[in-house]
Parts: sequence; C-alpha cells; structure tokens
Amino acid sequence: TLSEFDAKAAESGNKATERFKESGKRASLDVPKERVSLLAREVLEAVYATIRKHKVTYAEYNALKDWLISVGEDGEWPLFLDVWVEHVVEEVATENRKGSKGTIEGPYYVPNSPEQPTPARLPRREDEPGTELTWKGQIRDLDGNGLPGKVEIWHADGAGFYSQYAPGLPEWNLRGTVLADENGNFEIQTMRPAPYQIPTDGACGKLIAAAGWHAWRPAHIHVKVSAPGHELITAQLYFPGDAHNDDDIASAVKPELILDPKPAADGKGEEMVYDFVLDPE
Ligand code: MBD
Ligand code: FE
Repeated sequence: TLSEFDAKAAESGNKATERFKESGKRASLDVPKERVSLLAREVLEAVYATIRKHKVTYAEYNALKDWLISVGEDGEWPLFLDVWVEHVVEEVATENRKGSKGTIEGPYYVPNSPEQPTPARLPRREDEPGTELTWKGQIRDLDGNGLPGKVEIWHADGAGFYSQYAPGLPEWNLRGTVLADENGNFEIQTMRPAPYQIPTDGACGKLIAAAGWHAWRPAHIHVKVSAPGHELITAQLYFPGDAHNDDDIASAVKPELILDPKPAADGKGEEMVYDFVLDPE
C-alpha cells in the first residue's frame, strides 16, 4: 500500500484540477467581453514586449510550448496559478478591508470538512508525528463584539503532506470546521505542520529546476474564518523564524500573519493566541 511519501505531482495536481472543476468557482466564469478583450490584450502585449526585449529564440518558444503542455498534463494549472499569480489577485481583492489580513487560499482546500464545537481536536492519526499545538482565538467585528462564527482549518502534516492530495492519509486528517462559542471564542488542538515543498516531479518542479529557484513554502496553517453577515477571510498563519518566511515560493507571507507560539502551560507542545476581526458584508 502507498504512503504519503509516494505522492506524485500528477496525482495531487489532477486532484486539485478535479476539485476546482467541481467547485462553485466555475459559476464566476462569465466575464464580460470588454474585460476579456482588455485583459487578454494587455497580457499578450506584455508577452510581446518580453520577447522583443530579450530576443526570445525559436528554441525558447518551443521550450515554453512544451512546458505549457506539461502543466495541463500534470493537472498543475491550479498549483501554478496559486503559487505564482494568486497573491496579487488577493492583494487587489482585499485592499479596502479594515479587519484582519488574509492571504491566498492555495490549491488544497476541501469544503465541508467535519464540524466540531469548540474546544476541538482536529482529526489525526493515533501516531501523528510532530509537536502538539493549541490555538486559542476569538472572532470579532470591527467594534470588538464577539461573533459566533466558524474556523475552517487545513494544513500539512509533520512531513509536509496534505490529506486528500497525498496517498495513505485518512480522508480528513488535519482538516476540520470548528464552531466558535456565542462570544466568538474558539480553541483548536492540532499538530505543528512542517515546511512544504511543492511537488518537484511535475511541470512546476521542472520550471523551478530549470530556473534554479527553490520549491519551498514556510510551514503554514490555512484557515477560512467566517460569521453570518460578515466577509469571510481566507488566511494562512506562519511560524516565527522559518527559513522561508522571507522567500516563500508563493509570495503569501505577511508580517501580520506570523504567530507567536509559546511552550504550552500544560507542558504539551506549544500554544498560541491569534484572533480574527471581520468586516461587515
Ligand atoms: C500549498 O500548500 C500552498 O498553500 C500553496 C499556496 C501552494 C502550494 C501548496
Ligand atoms: Fe498550503
């Protein structure tokens, strides 16, 4: 039987592609003709300018064609776009937000994870490796009132793999939806994730190797924090001192999103406090 260490780029890529096709995001594909024309023309003009400036050769043009074909074959369009493009879309989409900062969603969110009331412990294996982590926080509105919302949370395990995208992991491992109490307070127990390396054996990995870049994201915890009548925040939380906080391949780290974990009072691993403030809808 396969373990998470047998993960293949094309398998996680194709799962992410299938997940996107199933998601409600396809409902927003109806972009007005004028916008399509404007945006497509400007992107193409930027490509022409690069070709002229650097005198791109036929060999380079064919290498690009070959690579673009392999992105599709490996199912890595979600990975490619979320790693190299989404952070700017997120920046523009949230520029007027008054509440907490967010960041990109990335390719590995799965909706409808099992719900639990606070205090919650995320589903994990009996022998889940790593350090215990307890996160206490509150969901509030801009005036400081607690909001009885929820925290959807998903993250990689101690080896850097995500359930439902690497083989051998229980379906909902380290994923869950935690319901805050009536004052917006919540407590979530989990295991500290490891830094994450995007798959190196697929098209995105080929680009990274060909360019001499690195494939790393800092360790991170993904969340979607929401409450009725308020704007949902998609975010990621990071750990201080991670070697890749300053050179995340996905450019998704913001200083406001770096945690301050302390040794846990009960001696079990680490604990931290991190709150979210939501804008009205
Ligand atoms: C991830 O885990 C991730 O969060 C992003 C943004 C891209 C690739 C893998
Ligand atoms: Fe991630």
